[in-house]
Amino acid sequence: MSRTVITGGLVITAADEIHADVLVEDGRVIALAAHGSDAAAGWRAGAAVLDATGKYVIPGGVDAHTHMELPFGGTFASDTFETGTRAAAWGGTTTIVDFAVQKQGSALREGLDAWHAKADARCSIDYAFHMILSDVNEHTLKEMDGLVEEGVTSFKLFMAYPGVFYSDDGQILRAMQRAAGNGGLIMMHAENGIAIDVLVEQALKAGKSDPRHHGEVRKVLLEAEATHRAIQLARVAGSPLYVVHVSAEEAVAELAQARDAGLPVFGETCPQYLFLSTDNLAEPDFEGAKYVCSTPLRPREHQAALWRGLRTDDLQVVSTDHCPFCFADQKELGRGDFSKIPNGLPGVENRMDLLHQAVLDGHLTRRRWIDIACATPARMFGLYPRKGTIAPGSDADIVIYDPEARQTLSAATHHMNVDYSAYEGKEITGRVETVLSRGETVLKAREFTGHAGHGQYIPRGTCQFL
Ligand code: DUC
Ligand code: ZN
Ligand code: ZN
Repeated sequence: MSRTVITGGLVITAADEIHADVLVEDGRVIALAAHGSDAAAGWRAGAAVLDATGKYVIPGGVDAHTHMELPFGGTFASDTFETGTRAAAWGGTTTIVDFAVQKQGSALREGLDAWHAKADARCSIDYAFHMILSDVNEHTLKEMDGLVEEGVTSFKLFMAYPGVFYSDDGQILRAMQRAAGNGGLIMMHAENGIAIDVLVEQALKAGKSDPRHHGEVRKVLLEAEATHRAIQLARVAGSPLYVVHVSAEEAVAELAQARDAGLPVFGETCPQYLFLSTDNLAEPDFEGAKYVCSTPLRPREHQAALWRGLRTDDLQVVSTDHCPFCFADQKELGRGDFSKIPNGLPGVENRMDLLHQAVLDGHLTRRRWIDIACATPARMFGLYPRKGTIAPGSDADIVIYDPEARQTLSAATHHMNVDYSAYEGKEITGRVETVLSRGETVLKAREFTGHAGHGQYIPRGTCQFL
């Protein structure tokens, strides 16, 4: 039996802040007891003791939106499951939910098998999958039922990217109807891709080829319109809906209105929309390409609505949409034509720290930090209370977090396999010190002690908000 005791820290969950020692045995949390109590003192014999005095003891992060090795625009996202999950661990994330991709003309099963082949035996933290549907047809609709049964309980559809991932309204409605019957959760990329493609063509014809035009053609109104349409289609189908990477104030308003009406509609945003803006997309010398993702970065005025949405629970989750492409040889594919810049930003390593900074900046409380980054994504995607909290019976996925350490985010020191940081030079307070994944120390006092293959595939339950 392996036994670890984490002593002296402030345990923060979405529900509580308590000064307690934590007993871990055989990969699970066994008990919490007040510092200095007889119970806590009795745990130390034969145990590995991790001193967390002056530190936070928080659940490992659950990043419900990553794209390791995603094929996109003629290239692949530059983090493999090995490099990406190692970087996640460095950043205090202990579970990722990545998107397996169905290729057009192929079965869902084929896509899922391909994702297992990439991920299995390579991850240093636990992982699960959503499924991207790029070809909704009679066969794939039937396959959805089997996937839900085996633990792939959420399906991403795209209203954007015609000819690649795009589904039309009829396909979306059918997938939603299927999900309404089998317990699956539809995740929506809500942007009107048909209209965007017209604007892309017109912009390029007018000689507007720089990265900043990526943001200009992918209009706020086309995110809001698609969000509204997705909500109405979900209502018609009687299905729940989770809108991914919400970036625009007007899209938040659509979600808020739906939630006020009592609909099972949920929203996620990402650190890039909270901390970056179209100012970054406009950086000269093609540097703006580093910030090309979809939905796009918005003018910074939108950020207040996103923070407010996170506080009022109109938005429930912050995930990264981690999808890195190197500046030198991948973003470069779109020099002279912004529509060919691979879409995506790195961030899996930065999310927990950036959100802690948001606590210091007064945007969030400490418990809300843990709620949107750990507990709610775990509940949303059927992983709670195994993941997302520190409670008896939970997996011992635990981070010892130093709330006072200062650090400067930089590609020179990060562990993601990408040649730039979207937050280069940003000074923040707070840093991950030690990380346990199912009781095993994968990061110890900022030394990586994990290994590829420790991470287990986790079949998920259905959404726990329904
Ligand atoms: N958006 C991105 O920025 N990258 C990958 C896919 C997506 O929807
Ligand atoms: Zn998307
Ligand atoms: Zn994504």
